[in-house]
Amino acid sequence: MDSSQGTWYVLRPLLAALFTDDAQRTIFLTRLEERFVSLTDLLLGLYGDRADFAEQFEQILMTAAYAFIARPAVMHALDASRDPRWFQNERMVGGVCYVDLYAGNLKGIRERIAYFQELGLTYLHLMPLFRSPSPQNDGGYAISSFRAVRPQLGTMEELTKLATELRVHGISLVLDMVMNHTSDEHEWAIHAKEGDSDYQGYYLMFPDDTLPKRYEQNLREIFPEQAPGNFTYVPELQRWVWTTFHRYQWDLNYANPAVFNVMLGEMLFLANHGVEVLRLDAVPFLWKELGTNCENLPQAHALVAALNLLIQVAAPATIFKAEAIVHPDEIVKYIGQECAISYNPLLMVLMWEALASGWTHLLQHSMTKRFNIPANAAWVNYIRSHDDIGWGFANEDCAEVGIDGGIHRIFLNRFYTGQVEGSFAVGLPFGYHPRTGDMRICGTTASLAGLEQALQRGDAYAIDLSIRRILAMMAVILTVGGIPLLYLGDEVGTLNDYSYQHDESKSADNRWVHRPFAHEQALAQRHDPTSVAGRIFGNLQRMIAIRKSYPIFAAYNPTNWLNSNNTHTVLFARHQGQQALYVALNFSAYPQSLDLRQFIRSEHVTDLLTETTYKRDEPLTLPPYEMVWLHSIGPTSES
Ligand code: OTU
Repeated sequence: MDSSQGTWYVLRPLLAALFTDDAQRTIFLTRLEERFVSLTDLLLGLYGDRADFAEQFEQILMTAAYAFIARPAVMHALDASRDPRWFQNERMVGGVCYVDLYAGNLKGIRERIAYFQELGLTYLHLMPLFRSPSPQNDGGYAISSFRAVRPQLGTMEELTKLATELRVHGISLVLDMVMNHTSDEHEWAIHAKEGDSDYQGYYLMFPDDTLPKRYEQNLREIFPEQAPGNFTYVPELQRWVWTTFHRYQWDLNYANPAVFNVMLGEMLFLANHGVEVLRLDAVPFLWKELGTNCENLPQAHALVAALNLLIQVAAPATIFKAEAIVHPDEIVKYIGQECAISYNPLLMVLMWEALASGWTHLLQHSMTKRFNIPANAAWVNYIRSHDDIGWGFANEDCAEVGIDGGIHRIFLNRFYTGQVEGSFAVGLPFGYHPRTGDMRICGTTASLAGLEQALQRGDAYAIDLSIRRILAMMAVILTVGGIPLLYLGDEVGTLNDYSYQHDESKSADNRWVHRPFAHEQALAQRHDPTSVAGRIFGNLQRMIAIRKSYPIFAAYNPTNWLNSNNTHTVLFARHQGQQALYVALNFSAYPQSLDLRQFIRSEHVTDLLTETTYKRDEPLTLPPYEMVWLHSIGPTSES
């Protein structure tokens, strides 16, 4: 008998005694037993050297059991009935928005459900909506309570009702689990400031700056302009506190099992209130170790894996989404065992890279090399988010196709801030770091894709090109394997909004330029195919409808990135049994031709977008930024 078996015989009766319902007891204990050895190993690895390990372990399991018992019947029913591949379905289409900017408050979001359905959404990520400090709160990412909605937006009760209503309409609610830090106004931080040593142990505090300085030698600065350094001196405490992001965002100390336990409780609280996807914010930063860069450490992985096992026991309808905007080799390590889904920042940045350069070889190469992830997981493919664009492609991939990654980033930054002759983009520099020269980019999809400049010039051809660029990127995320995620506002071509410069709570952070208010006028034009908004919306809506009617687009069907022998086009295939679907897009401003014989074996293929039939042995010419979604039934040639 190994030690985890021994522990199971001790803990099992303790847990069993918590239940009054026999069926529920059996479900909980069965799920836990299946995962018990793995869970024990992970927690031993994290906390096994502590004298109180057994007690802490018991506490953690109690938290899971109590949350399971408190879970509403509808959520238990969802746990039981849910197809384990639900998030991989071709019908999945995501949207993300700020509650206040897009709809005023939670009531406004409810009123927009019909609109979300019109667009075809089945996944709605509401940006952080919990209590947070004012005026500055990092767009809600400084959380003062994981259990109270910001009063201007609504109440917890409304949020719970909204989750149910969304679910009834086929939409899963996605919320952030900002697990790396709390605001300095969270009650834990307040108790810590008042001198409570238990709560002080929730954070990482130092009596002087000796250790912080040593850590600092290996740490990145995430916001070098607004929030330089990773530590903040807190006068009330007369101590230095670890603050990776802003001075008011205190990093939690996961080396303390009490923090693990309490955060598990917060996660399960959200899951019990109807949240189906938890977006794990800033997950690379969870564990710190002197002499390392304190990102992506093995313990951070163990933490997420352990939490995921506990979620699978107590609330399995809920899945984790990784937000790890790091080197692509590191991102994939969070996918599968730890998180069912993950942002795909590499595809995102490489689409912008390809549009700027007009060349697709880096995109094709990196995707061919890196797109495949475990079959039980899915990418979340997106074009823009609420954050800046950082050029997180791999220098190795660049070198393999003859590009100098460092120089290429300088070009891209110059291109997207309009400093390159002929650039179509209107973007702002973000996070310039004088020591490293690093820089990232802010701006909306439409402004970065050329619409802002084209409208300003009143240049009809340029307007047309910019719309095609937007649609080309939308087409990629809708057809490649994974969940497409639309940054709402993009569906009607929302431009940069410079009004943040006059708002003291926002002016220091130019990410607000691409977090605009809902553009009511554009939304009202969405059915007018002669308007810019209507062209984008109408085409997007049609592409979504096509995606949803072909199961080949489901995330569990493989994606094969192919060599088109044309370095200005993107080409990949989707497969399901004998069916294949080839998506080819021209990412340049000039017509490009493709030789279908290179990858298609059947005599004819049909473009799902136009219903045009193409012969295999006739050359196909794609106008600037145009695309085809070629469907063929029968044996395929590429492997
Ligand atoms: C996230 O982003 C959020 O998306 C940001 O909006 C927050 O400001 C931040 O966390 C703090 O909560 O650095 O530039 O590897 O890159 O977590 C954005 C992950 C960020 C980090 C990411 C972070």
